[in-house]
Amino acid sequence: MRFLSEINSPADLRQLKVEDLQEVADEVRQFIIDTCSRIGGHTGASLGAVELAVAMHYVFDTPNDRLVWDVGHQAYAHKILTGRRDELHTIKQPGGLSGFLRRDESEYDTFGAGHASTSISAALGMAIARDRKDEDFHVCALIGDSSLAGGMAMEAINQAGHLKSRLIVLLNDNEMSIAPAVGALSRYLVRIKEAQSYHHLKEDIGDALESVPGIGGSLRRMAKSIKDAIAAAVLPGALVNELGFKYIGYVDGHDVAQVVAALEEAKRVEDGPVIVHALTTKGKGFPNPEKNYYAYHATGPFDPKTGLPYKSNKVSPPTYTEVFGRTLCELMERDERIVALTAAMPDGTGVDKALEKFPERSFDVGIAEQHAITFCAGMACEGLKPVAAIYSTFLQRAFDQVIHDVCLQDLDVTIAMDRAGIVGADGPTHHGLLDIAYLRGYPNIILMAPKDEGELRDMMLTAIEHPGPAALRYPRGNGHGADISQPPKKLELGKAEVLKEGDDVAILALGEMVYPAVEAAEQLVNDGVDATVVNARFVKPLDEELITAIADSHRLIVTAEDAYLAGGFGSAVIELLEQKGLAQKVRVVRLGVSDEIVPHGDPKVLLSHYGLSAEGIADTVRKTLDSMKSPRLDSQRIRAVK
Ligand SMILES: Cc1ncc(C[n+]2csc(CCOP(=O)(O)OP(=O)(O)O)c2C)c(N)n1
Repeated sequence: MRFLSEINSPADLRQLKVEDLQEVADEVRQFIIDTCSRIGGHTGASLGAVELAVAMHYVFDTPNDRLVWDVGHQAYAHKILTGRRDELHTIKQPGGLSGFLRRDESEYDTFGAGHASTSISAALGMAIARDRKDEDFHVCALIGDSSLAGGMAMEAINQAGHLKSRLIVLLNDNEMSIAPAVGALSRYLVRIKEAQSYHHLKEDIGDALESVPGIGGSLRRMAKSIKDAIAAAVLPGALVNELGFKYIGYVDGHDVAQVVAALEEAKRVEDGPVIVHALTTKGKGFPNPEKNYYAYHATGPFDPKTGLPYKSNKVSPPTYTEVFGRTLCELMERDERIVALTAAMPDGTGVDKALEKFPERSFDVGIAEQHAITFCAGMACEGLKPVAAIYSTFLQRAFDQVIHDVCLQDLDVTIAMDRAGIVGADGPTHHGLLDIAYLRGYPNIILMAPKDEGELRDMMLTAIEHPGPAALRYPRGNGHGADISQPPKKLELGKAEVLKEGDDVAILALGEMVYPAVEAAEQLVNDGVDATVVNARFVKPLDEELITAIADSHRLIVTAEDAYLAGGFGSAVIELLEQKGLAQKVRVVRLGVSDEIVPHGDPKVLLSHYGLSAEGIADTVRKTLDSMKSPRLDSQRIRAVK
């Protein structure tokens, strides 16, 4: 590495000549390939943005000038150039660098990211703050073509064009989301590219006409008005003129000098926002000649020579996502009213199977979770049965759409929340810990969590056949090896499953916590503790009859959920007991995630930290039962406080 080993901050980069930057980019690219081949990561996305990162840190006086990255998954080169090169091998590893951006990780990460389409709003906010404070720095948002189509980005563009504040948007256009980019905006960007070729052709024709002796000038003028009319139809008129942005581009986003020149030009625009359109290739330089975008947007470890993933010989049960995808197709086969939806995560949610098999009934709406839900609501009004598969964390975007458009109108929409719970390496921006709290508090919706992949199938059928809103949450990763060969069965609404009956304690477990609860009960036998274990199945409606009976017959209830405790399943149980006048009768201990930001890391380790493992549950039961044996100390404590 001729340059990279000496670049410890962007200031070092800025010492170099423009001619050297391409070599810097090559070194950065190789560094990413070497690192990601060992530990995996957002390899393809980051490889596509290497030259953009080099050019931005060269042109802008970072961190004084503010770079705002959208999502941040593609920012590995940015991390390398901003003093984190030697830590890159820890990215997404427990205790290591975040896979996205965090303000507390580096002063160069001006805005935390992980969810898409936020960059232009945040950058505009910074630009307006700068203007108000009479300061002078540049703000540049880097956003991908797919994130640009997200609602928030569009809203920000709308306001930016109106405010006319100085702002630069660098568009990283690779025609890809995780899957190929979808939608009219993506077609519009293609038209811009085509229009550029037309623009050059137009100039060529103009020059040719002008060269006609004698009448060349008037011929050119006549032709000009006709050509301009055609050009207006294809050139990026909407963005430039109507929305108040200036447009620079397009440029080859892998030619650092070109990007540098375009950004320098953008810096000179003083009277409003400007968009620099860079064309890039996702996975540029990835050592696999086969185009396999799904595989290299993000990868596991791979062979740096062939690009092929290292195969593990371990045979694992299918993932929840796979079972979901397969079951969805089965159910769509049976019922023509079912339609499938994903918001830019076809393979991540398993909806890719439905998109292949039922293309006319399956939709990838792009990064547009809010639209997805209201789109479903509209279809449900007309008698279709939409199933929207959205990661729990991304559904947060569509909270009001779920409430106002689906639940309030009691519409028949099924929401399948993949990646519920602690997701692992993606960390705080991606954990799905809030869905119970945000869905439980509003009428009409039913909310379920399967104990395994077999029950996932049953819950899918139950949700789809339920005539109103229904949501189910299930985790990232492999199932438990449950039988999935039988056709799915419809479950009785609000009916929990008693897995074991005992006298000393009742463990009410939700979803992924059921297997550990069963194991905890087995461990407790050795301590002479006889536990009831319940697979709650429903958070809403709760099995009121069963929980009331349990409260009557047990002195301790332990609830377990892989979600935030506040407003969660355990809270629902306590509320029920209070309502039934049983709150004083039984002690309730809730296990779940406490009120704090959960870092990235191994899900098992993180869950254990909150007592959400067989050992943790057993331990809580033991300790609580012990404490219940000891004499009451309350009055002594009060005296001590006095
Ligand atoms: C709100 C939200 N929905 C979905 C995602 C998942 N996601 C992460 S990156 C990505 C694709 C982004 O595509 P683009 O903006 O074009 O950037 P590229 O990866 O192509 O560089 C998606 C859908 C997300 N991060 N946030």
